[in-house]
Amino acid sequence: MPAAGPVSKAAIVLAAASLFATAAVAAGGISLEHPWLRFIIKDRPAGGYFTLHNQTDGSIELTGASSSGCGMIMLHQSKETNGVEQMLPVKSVTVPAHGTLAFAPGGYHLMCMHPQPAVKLGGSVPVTLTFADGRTVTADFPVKGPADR
Ligand SMILES: [Cu+2]
Repeated sequence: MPAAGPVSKAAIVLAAASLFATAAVAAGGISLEHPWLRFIIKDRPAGGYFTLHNQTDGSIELTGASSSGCGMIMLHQSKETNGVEQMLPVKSVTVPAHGTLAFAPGGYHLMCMHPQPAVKLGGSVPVTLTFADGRTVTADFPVKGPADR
Protein backbone atom coordinates (compact mmCIF):
# COMPACT_ATOMS: atom_id res chain seq x y z
CA MET A 1 0.00 0.00 0.00
CA PRO A 2 2.05 2.94 -1.23
CA ALA A 3 -0.38 5.51 0.23
CA ALA A 4 0.01 4.26 3.82
CA GLY A 5 3.23 6.17 4.47
CA PRO A 6 2.03 9.68 3.55
CA VAL A 7 -1.38 9.14 5.17
CA SER A 8 -0.01 8.13 8.56
CA LYS A 9 2.50 10.97 8.40
CA ALA A 10 -0.36 13.43 7.83
CA ALA A 11 -2.22 11.92 10.79
CA ILE A 12 0.80 12.53 13.02
CA VAL A 13 1.09 16.14 11.84
CA LEU A 14 -2.63 16.67 12.57
CA ALA A 15 -2.25 15.19 16.04
CA ALA A 16 0.66 17.53 16.75
CA ALA A 17 -1.30 20.51 15.44
CA SER A 18 -4.26 19.79 17.71
CA LEU A 19 -1.89 19.42 20.67
CA PHE A 20 -0.51 22.91 20.06
CA ALA A 21 -4.02 24.28 19.46
CA THR A 22 -4.89 23.51 23.08
CA ALA A 23 -1.57 25.13 24.10
CA ALA A 24 -0.98 22.47 26.71
CA VAL A 25 2.01 20.17 26.86
CA ALA A 26 2.25 17.38 29.40
CA ALA A 27 5.11 15.15 30.50
CA GLY A 28 5.41 12.93 33.57
CA GLY A 29 2.55 14.52 35.49
CA ILE A 30 3.65 18.07 34.72
CA SER A 31 1.65 20.09 32.24
CA LEU A 32 2.29 23.46 30.77
CA GLU A 33 -0.59 25.61 29.62
CA HIS A 34 -0.73 28.83 27.59
CA PRO A 35 2.99 29.38 27.04
CA TRP A 36 3.99 32.65 25.35
CA LEU A 37 6.80 35.14 25.02
CA ARG A 38 6.19 38.88 25.21
CA PHE A 39 8.01 40.78 22.51
CA ILE A 40 8.52 44.46 23.27
CA ILE A 41 11.50 45.77 21.32
CA LYS A 42 13.92 43.86 19.08
CA ASP A 43 17.08 42.71 20.89
CA ARG A 44 15.62 43.50 24.31
CA PRO A 45 15.00 40.68 26.80
CA ALA A 46 11.54 39.15 26.38
CA GLY A 47 9.37 37.84 29.23
CA GLY A 48 8.12 34.26 29.10
CA TYR A 49 4.82 33.21 30.66
CA PHE A 50 2.83 30.02 31.20
CA THR A 51 0.76 28.14 33.75
CA LEU A 52 2.34 25.08 35.29
CA HIS A 53 0.19 22.24 36.66
CA ASN A 54 1.74 19.67 38.96
CA GLN A 55 -0.46 16.56 38.81
CA THR A 56 1.96 14.42 40.81
CA ASP A 57 1.79 13.48 44.50
CA GLY A 58 4.99 15.35 45.34
CA SER A 59 6.13 18.94 44.99
CA ILE A 60 8.21 19.85 41.97
CA GLU A 61 10.93 22.46 41.83
CA LEU A 62 11.48 24.45 38.65
CA THR A 63 15.18 25.29 38.54
CA GLY A 64 15.77 26.67 35.07
CA ALA A 65 14.86 27.00 31.43
CA SER A 66 16.69 27.01 28.14
CA SER A 67 16.00 27.79 24.50
CA SER A 68 18.09 28.11 21.38
CA GLY A 69 15.90 31.15 20.64
CA CYS A 70 16.99 33.02 23.76
CA GLY A 71 20.73 32.46 24.18
CA MET A 72 20.11 32.24 27.91
CA ILE A 73 17.00 32.20 30.09
CA MET A 74 16.80 33.41 33.68
CA LEU A 75 14.01 32.90 36.23
CA HIS A 76 12.80 36.29 37.45
CA GLN A 77 10.19 37.66 39.79
CA SER A 78 8.76 41.16 39.42
CA LYS A 79 8.13 42.92 42.71
CA GLU A 80 6.74 46.34 43.37
CA THR A 81 8.52 48.29 46.09
CA ASN A 82 7.34 51.84 46.84
CA GLY A 83 5.63 52.01 43.46
CA VAL A 84 8.73 50.91 41.56
CA GLU A 85 8.69 47.55 39.80
CA GLN A 86 11.90 45.59 40.11
CA MET A 87 12.92 42.24 38.66
CA LEU A 88 14.79 39.91 40.96
CA PRO A 89 16.57 36.71 39.92
CA VAL A 90 15.03 33.56 41.41
CA LYS A 91 16.97 30.32 41.97
CA SER A 92 13.97 28.01 41.87
CA VAL A 93 10.21 27.98 42.19
CA THR A 94 8.32 25.15 43.92
CA VAL A 95 4.91 23.94 42.80
CA PRO A 96 3.17 21.90 45.52
CA ALA A 97 1.65 18.47 44.86
CA HIS A 98 -1.48 18.87 42.73
CA GLY A 99 -0.81 22.62 42.66
CA THR A 100 -0.74 25.23 39.93
CA LEU A 101 1.67 28.09 39.48
CA ALA A 102 1.21 30.94 37.04
CA PHE A 103 4.11 32.75 35.45
CA ALA A 104 2.44 36.02 34.42
CA PRO A 105 3.25 39.69 33.77
CA GLY A 106 3.93 41.40 37.13
CA GLY A 107 5.05 38.19 38.86
CA TYR A 108 7.21 35.20 38.08
CA HIS A 109 8.50 35.12 34.53
CA LEU A 110 11.19 33.68 32.33
CA MET A 111 13.62 36.22 30.95
CA CYS A 112 14.71 35.43 27.40
CA MET A 113 18.01 37.30 27.65
CA HIS A 114 19.35 37.28 24.11
CA PRO A 115 16.38 36.97 21.74
CA GLN A 116 17.29 35.43 18.40
CA PRO A 117 15.59 36.34 15.08
CA ALA A 118 12.75 33.82 15.74
CA VAL A 119 11.63 36.01 18.66
CA LYS A 120 9.42 38.33 16.63
CA LEU A 121 5.66 38.90 16.46
CA GLY A 122 4.02 35.83 14.98
CA GLY A 123 7.09 33.67 15.54
CA SER A 124 7.61 30.98 18.13
CA VAL A 125 10.49 29.29 19.92
CA PRO A 126 10.74 26.00 21.81
CA VAL A 127 11.56 26.42 25.50
CA THR A 128 12.63 23.61 27.82
CA LEU A 129 11.85 23.88 31.52
CA THR A 130 14.15 21.96 33.84
CA PHE A 131 13.21 20.61 37.27
CA ALA A 132 15.38 19.75 40.28
CA ASP A 133 14.83 16.00 39.83
CA GLY A 134 16.08 16.13 36.25
CA ARG A 135 12.70 16.12 34.56
CA THR A 136 12.20 18.46 31.62
CA VAL A 137 9.16 19.75 29.75
CA THR A 138 9.51 21.37 26.35
CA ALA A 139 6.82 23.56 24.82
CA ASP A 140 6.52 25.86 21.85
CA PHE A 141 6.22 29.48 23.02
CA PRO A 142 4.38 31.69 20.50
CA VAL A 143 5.62 35.29 20.44
CA LYS A 144 2.98 37.95 21.18
CA GLY A 145 2.87 41.70 21.64
CA PRO A 146 3.17 43.69 24.88
CA ALA A 147 -0.60 44.13 25.29
CA ASP A 148 -1.34 40.39 24.99
CA ARG A 149 -2.14 38.07 27.84
CU1 LIG B 1 12.78 39.77 34.07
